[in-house]
Amino acid sequence: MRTVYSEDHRLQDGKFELLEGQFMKAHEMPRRAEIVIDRVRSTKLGEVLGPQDFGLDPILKVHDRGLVEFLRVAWDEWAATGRTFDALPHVWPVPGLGRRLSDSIDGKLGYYAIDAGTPITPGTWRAVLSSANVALTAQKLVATGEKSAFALCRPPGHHAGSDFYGGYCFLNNAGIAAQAFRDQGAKRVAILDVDYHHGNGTQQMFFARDDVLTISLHADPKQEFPYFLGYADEIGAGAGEGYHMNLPLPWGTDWQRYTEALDHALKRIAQYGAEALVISLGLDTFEHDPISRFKLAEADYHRLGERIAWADLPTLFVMEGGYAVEALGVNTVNVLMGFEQR
Ligand code: SP5
Ligand code: ZN
Repeated sequence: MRTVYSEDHRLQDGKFELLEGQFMKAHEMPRRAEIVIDRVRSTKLGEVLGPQDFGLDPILKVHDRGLVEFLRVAWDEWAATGRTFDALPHVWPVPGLGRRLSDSIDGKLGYYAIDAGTPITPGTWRAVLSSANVALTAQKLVATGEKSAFALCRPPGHHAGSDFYGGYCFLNNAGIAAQAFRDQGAKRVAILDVDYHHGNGTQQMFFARDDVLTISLHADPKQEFPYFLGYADEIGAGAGEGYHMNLPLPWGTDWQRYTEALDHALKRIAQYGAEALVISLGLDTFEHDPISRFKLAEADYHRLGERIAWADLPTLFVMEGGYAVEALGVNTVNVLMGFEQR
């Protein structure tokens, strides 16, 4: 399968994230994408191509203009206050205390961000825009007849919703791509999110819609980020009722347990009659991931790819999380090779 990749991802290089009461070295780092593209090349997975520029229109189909405009100018507004370190929020609206959009950059950061782990840097917007274009370029390959494609997106996207960003994500690359399939004529699209963390942005974006089925397998939000969404009783709203599925799993989940949930998800996708499948491909379910607690092993990723192929659908893989950086190339490409039965 072909991979779409851009070196622009390097422009997102946050120094710190707030974790466990400390500023820690950011887990979401440029080396992640470098090690994956190196593995794509050394295994000869397939041709690697750069992104085309699709402009803002396909992004604005699923994201609010306010968020997009904020992300575009946030660094400049931050820097204009004389600050030179990465931009992070330190105060948030909570229900009952209002959610007015302040003129202050600190108010705006808290308004749009869901956490203090997602630094905005001088190059963030260019990296983010490029990441969305990577997803859209790979989507186009699949929409025009390729069986599958790999969008090596960085930064990732599944924690970004229509009007919020966070969890290392700014724009929802998988959601943007799913919408593009719809706009190019697919009647029904499914998004299967296998990142360790719940895809809260993706859930929010499509929660009231029946034309994009969204399913997330993830660590139980009772135990894990993003904590406030991702429970099994969230099944969609209005016309979207019955078109969202959360499969929360406990710490310690291994392949055997994981695969039961995965098979359940794949059955639902088959029954739905999707014309295209988007995989939010996170590899932070790995047993040695530094911030996660599932127990999938290297060889399990090959099996994961094989099972995804059983759906027998045009499939777009979109890179999400995975922080055991030195193993990330092998694990990611194992999924893609498994999909291709190689
Ligand atoms: C795309 C993606 O995978 N984003 C994940 C963002 C997670 N950020 C918060 C992680 C909290 C981890 N807490 C446990 C730390 C164990 N040392
Ligand atoms: Zn994750």
